[in-house]
Amino acid sequence: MRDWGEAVPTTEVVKLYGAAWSVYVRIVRLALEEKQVKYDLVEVDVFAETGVPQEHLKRHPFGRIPAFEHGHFHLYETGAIVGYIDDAFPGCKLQPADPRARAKVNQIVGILDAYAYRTLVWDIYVERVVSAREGRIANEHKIAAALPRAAVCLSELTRLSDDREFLIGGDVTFADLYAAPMFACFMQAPEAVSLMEGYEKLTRWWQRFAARHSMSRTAP
Ligand SMILES: N[C@@H](CCC(=O)N[C@@H](CS)C(=O)NCC(=O)O)C(=O)O
Repeated sequence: MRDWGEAVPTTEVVKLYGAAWSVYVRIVRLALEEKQVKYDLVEVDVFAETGVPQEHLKRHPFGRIPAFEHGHFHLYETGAIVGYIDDAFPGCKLQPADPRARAKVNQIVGILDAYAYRTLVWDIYVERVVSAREGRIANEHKIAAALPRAAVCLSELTRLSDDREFLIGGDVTFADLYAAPMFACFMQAPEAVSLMEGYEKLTRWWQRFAARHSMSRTAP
């Protein structure tokens, strides 16, 4: 058992349990890639017909992905994992030191977590793009109901971001790491075209961020 305050042994093996298609797994992978931390992605199928694998429920009692291991240190919940990665490993800092910039990053993460994920990913992307891929009929009612919520998400992200290189400031932050995997899904839906109209700042951010090495290395 480590004493708190002892340096974290960064050489221990990092394992990420999840699936490449998962938005939340990709957030953690982006953090690892941006910090240049080596890791193994261990595939877990939480939608298996037989249910969430028992060994995964030991790692994550709520049956979600990702779960994370660094040596004998275990975590789940994406916010806790990316915070640990940022604090424990050397390299670029993924959270601004300035209190107001940091608060805005946290606000954007909160919006993405609480409102945008369900709306942009499940209600629009999964319903429109994944359902067609799987030969299901889209639930038009669900999509229509999501559009005004999506508009609020996009307008708030635009208002809060500051048109520099990244969503907040001149360096990659958690705000970008959370937003990018959600945008990677949402932008595939035809609905994104009209919803993004007038949000040039956000469109420019997406074009820049989508071209990053970390994004191509984590593409599902
Ligand atoms: N609060 C969790 C959310 C993780 C989450 O929802 N992951 C999705 C995949 S992107 C999942 O495990 N879905 C399985 C399910 O809903 O049963 C976190 O921050 O890690």
